[in-house]
Amino acid sequence: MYKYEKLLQSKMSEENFGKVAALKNPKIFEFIGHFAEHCNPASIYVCNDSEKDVQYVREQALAKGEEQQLAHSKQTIHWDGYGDQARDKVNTKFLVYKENLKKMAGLNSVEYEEGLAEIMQISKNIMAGKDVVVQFFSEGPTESPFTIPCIQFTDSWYVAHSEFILYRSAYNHFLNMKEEEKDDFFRFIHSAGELDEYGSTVNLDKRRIYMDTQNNIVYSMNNQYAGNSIGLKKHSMRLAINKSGKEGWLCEHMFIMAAVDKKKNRKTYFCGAYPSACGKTSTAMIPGEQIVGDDIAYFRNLDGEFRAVNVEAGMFGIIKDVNAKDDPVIFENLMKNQEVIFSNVLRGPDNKPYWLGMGVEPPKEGRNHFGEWKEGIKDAKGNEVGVAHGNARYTMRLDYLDNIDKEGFEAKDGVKVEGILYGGRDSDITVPVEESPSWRDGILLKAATLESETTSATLGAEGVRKSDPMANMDFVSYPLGEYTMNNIKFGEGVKDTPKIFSNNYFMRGPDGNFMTSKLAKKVWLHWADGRIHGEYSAYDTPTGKIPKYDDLKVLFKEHLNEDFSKEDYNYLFTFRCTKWIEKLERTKVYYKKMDPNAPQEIFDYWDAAIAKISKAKDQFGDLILPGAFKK
Ligand code: OXD
Ligand code: MN
Repeated sequence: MYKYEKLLQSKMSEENFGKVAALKNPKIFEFIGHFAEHCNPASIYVCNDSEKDVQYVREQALAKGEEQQLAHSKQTIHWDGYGDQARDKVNTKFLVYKENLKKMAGLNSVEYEEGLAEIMQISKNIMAGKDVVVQFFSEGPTESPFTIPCIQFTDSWYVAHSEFILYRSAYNHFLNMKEEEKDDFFRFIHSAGELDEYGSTVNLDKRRIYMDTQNNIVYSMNNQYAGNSIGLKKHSMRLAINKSGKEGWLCEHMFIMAAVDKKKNRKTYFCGAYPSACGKTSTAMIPGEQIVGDDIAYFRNLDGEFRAVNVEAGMFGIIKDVNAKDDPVIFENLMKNQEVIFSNVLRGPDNKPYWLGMGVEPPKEGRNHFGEWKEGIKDAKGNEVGVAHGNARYTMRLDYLDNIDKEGFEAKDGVKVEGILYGGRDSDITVPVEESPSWRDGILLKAATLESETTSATLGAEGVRKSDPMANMDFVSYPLGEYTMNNIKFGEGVKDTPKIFSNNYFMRGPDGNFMTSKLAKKVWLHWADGRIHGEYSAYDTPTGKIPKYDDLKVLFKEHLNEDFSKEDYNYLFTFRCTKWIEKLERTKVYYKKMDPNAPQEIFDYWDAAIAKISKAKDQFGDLILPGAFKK
């Protein structure tokens, strides 16, 4: 007899109890039983991989009022609380054993016993009277070298519904687990807490997300916004980053895509990391290319090859500015009668969804993340409430997209990655595309130095640069220096190490306007693709290698039918010495702050890079035109 058997039998139907019992795993009984006792739900539904259970979850999300049906019968809408519209960075903390607290100083942490006591107190009886659900998933393809089995225990049927869209159901994987693997899974316990009449969380002051990377469990209480509630997305990512650090693989905040060269009958896989609002999804969705994943990738060395999988099976995408012109593939999918959850957008009187930048005139009233909404309405702080929230989302299966690379998406051993892109946002430092001379240089000069610049659309001063190494700083779950060194080690440990490139789509010209159109990213991508296949020669700069004008001219014509001027080329690809030195100095300060014990060799590397750039400045001037610099 397993621990908690009696208790679970009292809260589950015979059929549901049978599903748990069939797994013959005492660790699963312990996890579900412990929280069944502590959070005290009225009943527990257990899902396997059947369509019947997926359908049951969909129905419950509607029946419980967490979602409402839209005009298209397969589409639903959900609202998070007005104060629960984005990831809560303040109340998301690592539970850290006393002896490790110093090491984790740069990361938002709470002492283990203290944090655990707080979260257990908040979660005591939090599910009283509620029907809750348990699901089994896999991060990455099931039964593959990448698989991380996960269990989600939640009282939110919206969360459960979202997870069935976003992840691969893996009850069968759990069924087939070997004896010695039975404790090796991630555990997520979530409660939306008390709900209002729209099915949104009420007690946001008690919102907490505490992550225990030592025991692979995340506690998430009093929230619904998917970035806060969904175990398998950003919580699992933090557990996976920690686990990968111990085991010698990588979990990165990256898309996976294939650059397609039809003429050469060639497909080249790229991964890319970009801080938010720096072009990540639009790069993954460049027209004419193929997508494997848009947010999180696992990298493993399989027989010496650098292989990657998409951890997820769906997209939780920002809907703002998705319209027929800028994002035709996604827009078209959102207009079809197929399963989509819209969150924090307006439901118009016609029972259709409306959002910011949709390219359609929205109605003047309806229901949105604020409540009953009318044009011009103000919130308690006196701020006008828009049609939808700027971080409103759509939740959709990835395989709806006709630009999906099915083969890569389904491959159990992932795809072989040949190029990595790191894209930042700055108006006046880095060139649109630059190749790194080596993997190590790429990690330290392209990945670690990633920054994004605040725009007029964000609060606070414009043009302030925020460091975001590997675009992963919200999720890195062990000291930054160690994480950086593990990145270096991983890439150096494979046979055909991918080439690393930097991107910047946001260079502004002397008139303050962007220098390139949104589509130019296709050209930078195909130049990188060509470099991987030995097709173009390049100019050296103090930080890497840049394209030659004649090659870009042809690429602009071929891909965009645009004439690219030499003048624009010279402006875009000028190497800016002082600005680069300042960028490296900012990176040093950031690393020291985030990880006071980061290895000295990283700082020595940046000092050497600064010395090299200073020497170039003395020799060639502060602004070095492409081709002028000689090593
Ligand atoms: C994020 C996301 O916040 O992918 O990074 O939603
Ligand atoms: Mn993300």
